[in-house]
Amino acid sequence: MLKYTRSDFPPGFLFGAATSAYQIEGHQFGGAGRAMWDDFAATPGNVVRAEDGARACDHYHRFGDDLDLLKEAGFDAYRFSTSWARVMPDGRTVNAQGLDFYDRLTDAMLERGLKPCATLYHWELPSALADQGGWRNRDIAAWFGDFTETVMGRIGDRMYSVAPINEPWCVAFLSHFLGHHAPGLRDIRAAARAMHHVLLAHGTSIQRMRGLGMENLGCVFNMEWATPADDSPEAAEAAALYDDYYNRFYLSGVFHGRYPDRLVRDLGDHFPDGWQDDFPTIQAPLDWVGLNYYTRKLIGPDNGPWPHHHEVEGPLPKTQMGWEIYPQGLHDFLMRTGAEYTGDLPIFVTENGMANPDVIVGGAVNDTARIDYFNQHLGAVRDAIAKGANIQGYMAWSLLDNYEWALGYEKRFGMVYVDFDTLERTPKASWHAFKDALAR
Ligand code: IFM
Repeated sequence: MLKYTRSDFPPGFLFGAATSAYQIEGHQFGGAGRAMWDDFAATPGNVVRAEDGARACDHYHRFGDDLDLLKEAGFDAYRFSTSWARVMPDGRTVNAQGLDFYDRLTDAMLERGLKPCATLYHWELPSALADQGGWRNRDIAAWFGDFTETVMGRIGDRMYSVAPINEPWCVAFLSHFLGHHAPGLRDIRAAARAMHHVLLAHGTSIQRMRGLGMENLGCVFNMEWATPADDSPEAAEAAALYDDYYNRFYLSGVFHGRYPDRLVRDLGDHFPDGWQDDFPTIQAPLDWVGLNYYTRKLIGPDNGPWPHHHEVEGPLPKTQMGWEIYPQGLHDFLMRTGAEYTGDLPIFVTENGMANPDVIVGGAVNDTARIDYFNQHLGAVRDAIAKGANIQGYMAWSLLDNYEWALGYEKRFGMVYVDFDTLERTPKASWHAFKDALAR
């Protein structure tokens, strides 16, 4: 059972579940074009067992049943994403089947009384655009603007909310500096350019949607709390640097119109020419901010080369990802975001959840660890609301077990178990717990 029910949250508080296109749809269906994740996965050593999103959960054909699961559990909203490579296989030319799919998906949500909360880009860049430099190329802002208009020209009239890009830190730093996600680069200049271009594309997309007359537009940033590994001033400085790279760069760009000083110091030479002039676009006004939160990192100083910090293993209980369970971080981000960046703008928790080595026993999946995780994090949301934070919704990650990127299908984040051989869905105890809590 969940400890909290719907009535423990303010009236109108939105409960939803989130997924993303490449992770569940089945990229081989419906005329989608090659995406950079197909290429990344096909390169040995990048993804566990070289798995890709070709079939995934086959949500492309089973979306009706999946939406039924959301509705039956009593969720109000569905946070989904639209695949660029499905809608525009070469990044520029429209695939009618792709647009038709999102049209059907939208109507199916509305028929079930679910609010469609779209994210335009959750990482499946068409390979044809990656060939042209992808996020390193400034033109991506205009390409993404065109994609935005194409998708929202078709389904924008029925969206409850839209965010352009899921987790800019992952798009830029994880993928171009750490090399853990597609395109797998480890290149400081590529990273700096991607960091700036992802925000420029975000702002361009917002402007294009305003041009279509759309409202309720926001952003979705992932946040990871940085705790100094010890009491030294060096550890405090290392954690602050990590915080700048991971969290503050994106919030500061969008809401303050500047980048943190430490990052300008480290990356300034690599930002594209004229980057200072892009803030009017990057700062296109928003209606809400979405935070994705999972864990914290313990950060210690490092005398080695830049970026002068390293991660230390923490003592707290961990999820299947090896991530510490630290709900205080969610509370602190919710408070800090309003206080330092967004004022009274509505905040949504747009992702929160855990991977767990779930198994079916006697036809059921007893994921009590996940229920406990949700309890702790919903408690953190409640505490922040009680202290005055303007939090208007919470979306669990994820509805279904799915493709966890470089970790393939091994890590299970779903409230619904997916057998990846038969594709059969089995609601877990956490799904039943939400069903019970949302009815009361
Ligand atoms: O599965 C991912 C998702 O695509 C983006 N946010 C974090 C999730 C868990 O790692």
